[in-house]
Amino acid sequence: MSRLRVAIQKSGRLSEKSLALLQGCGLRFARSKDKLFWYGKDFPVDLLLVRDDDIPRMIMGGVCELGIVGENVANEVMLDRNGGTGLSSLRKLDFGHCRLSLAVPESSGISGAGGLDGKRVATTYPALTRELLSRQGIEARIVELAGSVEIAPGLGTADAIADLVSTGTTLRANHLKEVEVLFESTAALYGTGQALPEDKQPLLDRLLARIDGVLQAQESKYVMLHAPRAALERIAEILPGAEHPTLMELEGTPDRVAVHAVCREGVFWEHLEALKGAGASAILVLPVEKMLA
Ligand code: PRT
Ligand code: ZN
Repeated sequence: MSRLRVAIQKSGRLSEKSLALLQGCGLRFARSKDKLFWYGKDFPVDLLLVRDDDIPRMIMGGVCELGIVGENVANEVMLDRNGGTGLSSLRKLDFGHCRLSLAVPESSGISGAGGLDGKRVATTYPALTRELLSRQGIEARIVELAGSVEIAPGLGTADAIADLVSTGTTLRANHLKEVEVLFESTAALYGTGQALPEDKQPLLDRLLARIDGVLQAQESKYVMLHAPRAALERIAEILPGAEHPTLMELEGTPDRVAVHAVCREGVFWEHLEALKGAGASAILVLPVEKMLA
């Protein structure tokens, strides 16, 4: 029977959430001792646990059909490979958020990409940085480093850096200031972008439907409340991302009804307060575990 292979990061920032997403799709794995290959037990999808940088090339080279990796890494490889046929983003995922930013020494007068023409920019993302700068008409001298980019300006080997930032702590610790965001990145699910062989495509479609279900469920909440009939229109407006709420009669109180709705956007305290203000009572917000449209 045919099987699919999915590559995820072995250990690092994306590992846990990548695995959790697949487990949320009902996938269970027999973990092998060397931990590089996990056999899918009740769904024919196996895992490859590798360095994140290897994932795009593994998909392009046909080692696996799918992989979860940062858009920063995937885009770097695609640009490096002149468009990188055989790699295409299938789903954006809500983790691994970071930004590729330009930073300069606190004392530098450079205030953005505009000041970088002819200047040295150190980065581990040379193709992506060059492309993003040249889109703004800036031709900088790219200094490619394998890591520890943040120390380059202090060592005098670069005037600026283009590096990943999430909290900004690393920049501050190295007396650097962020002057421009070049690229916003999240983790994403990548595939080849081409139809798979006949025996594998239905499997991929099934897995994608489950992934969509998990992604939608993560964002969704099930809201139940009681409301005066007269306020139903107003209440439907307040419920974030709700389609067609279900209405139920409340025994003995003809002017009040129970409303049940799936909200596909975050439900915050502000929404509950607004619902109460519109006359709702007995408001309950429940998590949604699985969804299949
Ligand atoms: O071993 P392997 O090659 O698999 O792992 P890795 O060390 O290359 O990757 P890892 O686990 O550090 O990052 C994997 C992916 O997580 C990246 O490719 C990004 O898509 C995403 N990501 C999200 C980040 C960050 N946030 C992040 N903050 N990757 C790196 N960083 C770095 C940042 O550059 C800085 O040096 O973390 C440091 C701390 O950031 P601050 O701003 O919070 O100080
Ligand atoms: Zn890496």
